[in-house]
Amino acid sequence: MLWTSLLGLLTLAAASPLIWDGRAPFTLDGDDLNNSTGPYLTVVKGATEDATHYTTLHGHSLAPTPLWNKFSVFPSEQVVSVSIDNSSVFIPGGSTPQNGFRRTDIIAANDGDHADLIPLMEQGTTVFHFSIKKDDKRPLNYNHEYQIVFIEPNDGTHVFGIQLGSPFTNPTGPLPVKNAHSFKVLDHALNVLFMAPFTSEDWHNFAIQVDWNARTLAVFYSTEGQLLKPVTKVLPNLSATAGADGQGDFHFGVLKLPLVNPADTPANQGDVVHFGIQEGTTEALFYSGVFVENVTKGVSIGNGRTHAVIA
Ligand SMILES: *[C@@H]1O[C@H](CO)[C@@H](O)[C@H](O)[C@H]1NC(C)=O
Ligand SMILES: *[C@@H]1O[C@H](CO)[C@@H](O)[C@H](O)[C@H]1NC(C)=O
Ligand SMILES: *[C@@H]1O[C@H](CO)[C@@H](O)[C@H](O)[C@H]1NC(C)=O
Ligand SMILES: *[C@@H]1O[C@H](CO)[C@@H](O)[C@H](O)[C@H]1NC(C)=O
Ligand SMILES: CC(=O)N[C@H]1CO[C@H](CO)[C@@H](O)[C@@H]1O
Repeated sequence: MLWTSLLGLLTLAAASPLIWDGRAPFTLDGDDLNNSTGPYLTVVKGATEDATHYTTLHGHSLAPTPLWNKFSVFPSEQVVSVSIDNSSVFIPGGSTPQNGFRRTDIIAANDGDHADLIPLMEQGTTVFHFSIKKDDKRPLNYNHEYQIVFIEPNDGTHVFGIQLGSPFTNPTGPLPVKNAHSFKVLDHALNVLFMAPFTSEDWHNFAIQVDWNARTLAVFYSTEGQLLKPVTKVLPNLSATAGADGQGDFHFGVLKLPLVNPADTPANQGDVVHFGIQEGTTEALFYSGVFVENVTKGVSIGNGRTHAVIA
């Protein structure tokens, strides 16, 4: 027993260094959310309500992913839920309201400072970890497209992205599309790299390996407490911009695109940011296990173990 636990400690000590840890400690509270103190910048949300209206810390009432919380009686983090409702209209920098979207994004930061974190998270080869679970009381509407995790440089593209639902099309096709209920891991050019059904009751664990120099992606995935497994090989992502211009904020949350409103002008029908149909429903996702690691000692896959970088 002693030896196995010592071995466990040794393996843990050998894990790759974390660059940013977004696993909400139990000390994190609503004041921190309201003020963007701690790991979350909470400014991308509806303009009328405070952050605690859209983002909830669940304390000990919900179990986070067992992947990083093996002994569920002593979890090391609390679940955070991210929700949207009809008030979730973001007004970027006081400019035009994004009436087409409903969105709440949490952005990786240290006490509100996201700018200094970006170059640290996005150099060499780094891995973006996150675990997602359904909130069955506040379900998504799979007729819509959702962008739920992504890295967004200033040009508004995504280095990689996680999509749910039916991709927005103009005109609207038959809904929901096949696979609307599956997670899709997208590359910068919106190719689907990996798909997994979004089953209820399970935590879905992802790790996206990004080589910022070679501009490649690779994906690890598992459910619940199972070790992460590589589910793709290394894939080129060369449409992503090289260097500082290709870096951006790491977002997770719920961003819901509209459906085309036939009453809008043809030009406005394609303007998903500002126009379109939203039902105004309250919808949410649960997150835990969000962190970014440097791969100096491999990719953490759970149980204190690491896997070699996918090469
Ligand atoms: C967050 O701010 C709102 C508005 O000021 C307030 O109602 C709410 O209680 C705050 N949350 C906490 C935990 O203080
Ligand atoms: C943090 O937010 C709370 C409301 O939730 C507010 O009362 C408090 O003054 C804020 N603290 C700082 C340092 O801004
Ligand atoms: C990540 O590891 C590389 C190689 O050891 C190192 O050069 C780099 O500074 C590390 N990044 C951070 C943010 O610690
Ligand atoms: C949602 O809000 C918009 C204004 O942003 C309003 O026009 C619409 O009627 C609201 N929908 C519902 C269902 O409340
Ligand atoms: C999976 C894959 O190969 N994705 C894309 C990465 O970027 C290049 C260059 O733009 C595309 O051609 C690939 O399709």
